[in-house]
Amino acid sequence: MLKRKINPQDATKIKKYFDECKNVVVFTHTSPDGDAIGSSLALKEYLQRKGKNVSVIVPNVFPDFLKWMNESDKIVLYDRQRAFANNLINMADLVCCLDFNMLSRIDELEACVRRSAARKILIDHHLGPDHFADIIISCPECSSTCELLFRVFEAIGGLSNLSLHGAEDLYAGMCTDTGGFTYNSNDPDIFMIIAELLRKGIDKDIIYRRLFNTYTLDRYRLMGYILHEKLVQIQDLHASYFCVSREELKRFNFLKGDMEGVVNMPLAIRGQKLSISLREDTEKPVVWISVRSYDDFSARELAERFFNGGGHFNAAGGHIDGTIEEAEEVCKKAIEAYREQLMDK
Ligand SMILES: [Mn+2]
Repeated sequence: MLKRKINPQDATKIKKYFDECKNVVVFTHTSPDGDAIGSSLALKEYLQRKGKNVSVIVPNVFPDFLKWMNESDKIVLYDRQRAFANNLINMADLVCCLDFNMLSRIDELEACVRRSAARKILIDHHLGPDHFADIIISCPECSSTCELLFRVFEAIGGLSNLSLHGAEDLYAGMCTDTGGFTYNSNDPDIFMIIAELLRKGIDKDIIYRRLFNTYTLDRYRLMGYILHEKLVQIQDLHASYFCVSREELKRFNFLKGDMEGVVNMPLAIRGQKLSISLREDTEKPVVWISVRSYDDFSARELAERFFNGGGHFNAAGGHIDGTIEEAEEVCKKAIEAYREQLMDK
């Protein structure tokens, strides 16, 4: 029913690894997002139902809005529980790496993976995977690792072993990596998979609310302040930017994650093509920059040229070493450099 993305030899090998393992560790990337945590917990749940010992180990803390997920409280944070985690890694006979393409994405855990004699599986949807694993399931055309993991379960004949909790985890990852199915989600297969997850009993409306309607009042007021006081719109270029200083962030009791997604908001202005966010670091002399664009305007190219960054075509980021005022000057130049391309639209 779904288009085939996993070749039968890989599926056979994964099934064998899943059948033969006893102690499994699942790793995902630094600053884990919904797709990282969702895919990791879904795989944990799946293998536990097959009687395996499974631990999810992540490099550092993950956001609160993912803490409703079953067994999220059992996730091991490597930066806080190093000895405990090392012991689990030493015992493992199977290592599964989810939602990252290069070992540098898991920081200090890289050395653990390299050292481990266990069998290794990589399942991911980013371009250009490192070849450190025995089995590499890399599918950049998949919207999320959760989507890809569903395909793996299907390919190994394992869907009957997918529980309600597992289905919730997968849905959460698919939903967060596509902005609630508003981008990167035109493949009809995605909706076939969702239909299957609904049949498992998930409540997608409640999951959406748990993932997206979780702002603190401070964060909501910060967003309002930025839109009202800080947004600079360059009318004839369908472009905008805003700068937020350290002092302003402190005024709104800024917490990590509070600026997440704010850069997307100006794209809701009719005809808008480009939005840039500049946020001063609360400690270091660095300004963090996010760039979002629509259609054929490349956010990535702009981020590469002006902000020492990179990313996806329409969603990119970077940084400037310096003050927020200096970064603003670079930003103005960057927008002007694309005047012709922006004006045409
Ligand atoms: Mn992902």
